Formats: sequence, C-alpha cells, structure tokens
Amino acid sequence: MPETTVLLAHEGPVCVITLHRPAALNSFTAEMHGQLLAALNAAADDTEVRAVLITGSGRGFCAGQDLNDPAMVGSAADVGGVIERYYRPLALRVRSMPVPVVVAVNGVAAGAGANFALCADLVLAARSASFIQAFSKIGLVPDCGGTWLLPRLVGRARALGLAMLGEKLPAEEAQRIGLIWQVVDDAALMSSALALAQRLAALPAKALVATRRALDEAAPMDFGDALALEATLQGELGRGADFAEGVAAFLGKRAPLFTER
Ligand code: T3D
Repeated sequence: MPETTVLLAHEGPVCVITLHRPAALNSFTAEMHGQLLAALNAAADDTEVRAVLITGSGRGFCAGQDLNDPAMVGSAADVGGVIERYYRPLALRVRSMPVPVVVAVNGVAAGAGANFALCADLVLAARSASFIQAFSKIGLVPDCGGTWLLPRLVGRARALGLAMLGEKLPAEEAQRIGLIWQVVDDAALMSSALALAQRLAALPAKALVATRRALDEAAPMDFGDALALEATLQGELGRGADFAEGVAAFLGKRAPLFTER
C-alpha cells in the first residue's frame, strides 16, 4: 500500500489539500510529489472547485526536499533531473491553476517548501511559522521558483540576504517585508484561511486568474506592452458571463453569482 502523503477535503467550493508527512515536517518525497500533483490536477479539472487551500499536517508546513530520499538526494542523484521532473511541474501547476490558490503556512516552511508556499496567490501564516531559504546551507540555489519569486516579492537586496544567509525569517517579518499576505494567530490560522478561500471562491475566478497572469507577465514588459496585455485580457473578460453578471448585480443592487472558470 502506498503511504498517504496528501489529504484531500472539500469545504463547499474550496478544495483543501494537506501535506501529510508530519514526522518529517511534510518534506517532499517522490511519492508526495505524485500525490500532490494529482490532487492539484483533480482540483483544476473539477468545475465545482472555485478555490484551493493548501496547508500542512502537524507542526511544520513543509521542510522542502526529503534529504533522506536516496533517489532524489546524494552523490548518485541527478539533482537537475529531480528539479525538472518534480519541482518545475509542481510550481508551474500552482501558478497555472484555473482558480485562486491560498496557502496556510502552519509552521516552518524551508527550502522548496518555502518557495512552494510562495507560488500561491495569497499566503497566510501562523504567527509561530517561519520561512527559511535553506538551499545555500546544502550548496544549492533556491528552486521551486524561488529565484523568480523572491526578488519580485521583496526586492533584490532582501532576496539575496534571505537566499545567501538561509536564516529563519519569522512570519511577522515575512509579512512586514511583503513576502506574504498576512499573519494570524496560530489558533485562527485555518478558520482565517478557509474564510479567505471561501471569499475568493465567491469572486469571478476567471478574472482573478487573469489578474495573476497580468501581474506575472507584465513584470518584464515595458509600460506600453503591459497596457496592451491589460486590453487583451479585459477584452476576453468583457465578453464573458461573469462581467455581465457583475454589472447586472451592481445595477440591480444584489449580490453577484459568478460561475465562470
Ligand atoms: O534533489 C534535491 O535535493 C533537489 C531539491 C532541493 C529542494 C530543497 O528543498 S533543498 C532544501 C532541503 N531542506 C532543508 O535543507 C531543510 C532541512 N531541515 C531543517 O533545516 C530543519 O528540520 C528545519 C529548520 C526545517 C526545522 O527544524 P526543527 O528543529 O524545528 O526540526 P527538526 O528536529 O530538524 O526536524 C524534525 C524531524 O523532521 C527530524 O526527524 P527526527 O529526528 O525527528 O526523526 C528531521 O530529521 C526531519 N526533517 C526535517 N527536515 C527534513 C527532515 N527529514 C528529511 N528531509 C528534510 N528536509
């Protein structure tokens, strides 16, 4: 029997995915990668799902690569191949989900575990949680999107400081420097994250996903190209049912019911 490393639950339109290897701080094995990608793909394909919430079991969120997995670590391992086979598809999957993704960081998030969390659209963290770019300590560069995400989130100076020193960054400091969206008290983490995911689930998913795309793609563009991208996306959304519903609901002084994905 394969180990169950990922738990799945549904809270109305929110799909809750829990990393579940608590004895090893939910670090990634090949098996967990497989189950996690399958869970994300299933959520992407399920038209009833309108937001995804990811968290971890036990006292950690995710300690990155399981350093005990001989197939993925050590002198015999093809680390570049591991990144291509597991981490690149994972990061791309999260960034291309057709619905908003919330991560609730319940404890330490280290290495690829930290950057996996930062791939999400909105990151909430428990006050006791922390983020560690642990890569330099084992002679690697940040992966799972870290080299792209960190400077965009916190600027080059802080990105280099975090990545080179690999120090523990407390959740409150992560919020202060703009690495994450919000810190909440430990006891309120899951209720706050679920409420946030439910709130996102009631918004027009297609427009939220286009917003993610516009922000990501506009970054290397000049101003004119970013304006052109906005026009393209706005053109697509303007022809959609959610836009018509949003305007009708505003004019009718009622709550909108968005259905597109
Ligand atoms: O193929 C490739 O390698 C490429 C991919 C690279 C991606 C990466 O993510 S590289 C970075 C890998 N991660 C790390 O280097 C982090 C290693 N872990 C730590 O530094 C610490 O565990 C933490 C700072 C995250 C937490 O510290 P602490 O003191 O709260 O907990 P702990 O006692 O160190 O860990 C608790 C248990 O989890 C412990 O097991 P035990 O002794 O109780 O049986 C520990 O060995 C285990 N654990 C923690 N992290 C990992 C792990 N086991 C395997 N792999 C881990 N990454």
